Amino acid sequence: MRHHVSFAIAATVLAACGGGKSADTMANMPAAAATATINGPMEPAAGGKVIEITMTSDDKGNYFTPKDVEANPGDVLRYKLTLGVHNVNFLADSNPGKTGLPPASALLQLPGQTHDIAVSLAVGTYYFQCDPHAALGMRGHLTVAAKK
Ligand SMILES: [Cu+2]
Repeated sequence: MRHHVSFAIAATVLAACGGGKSADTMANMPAAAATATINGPMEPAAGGKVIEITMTSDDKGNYFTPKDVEANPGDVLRYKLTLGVHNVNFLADSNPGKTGLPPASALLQLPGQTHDIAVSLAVGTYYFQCDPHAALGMRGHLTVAAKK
């Protein structure tokens, strides 16, 4: 039962941002906005876990850490922005024959933002990428294995 962060913060931010505020107002919101979730936070299924995957731009390039992710059904993938502007997309064209692919995320732009994906995919290996940086190598693979 870890990872209970930012339920209240996210709710506060959503409430504060819900009323058609101007971009200027949004920019002046307190730092709590920087930890808002794009999607989630989600709870893993009983016995499951949250797997954090960071998204970073630095002098080494643009990359996911880890880029090879292993998960069991019922786990939650938590993509978290460290630096830069990134998304995560389980591109259908690069996952031939796979079904139930999660939709592409919105762009994460604020450090600390997260996008959660519940692992409900069939056992197998899946490709994911950051759309703006795929050609620069910001790609990864998720391997879903049956729980032992
Ligand atoms: Cu990227």
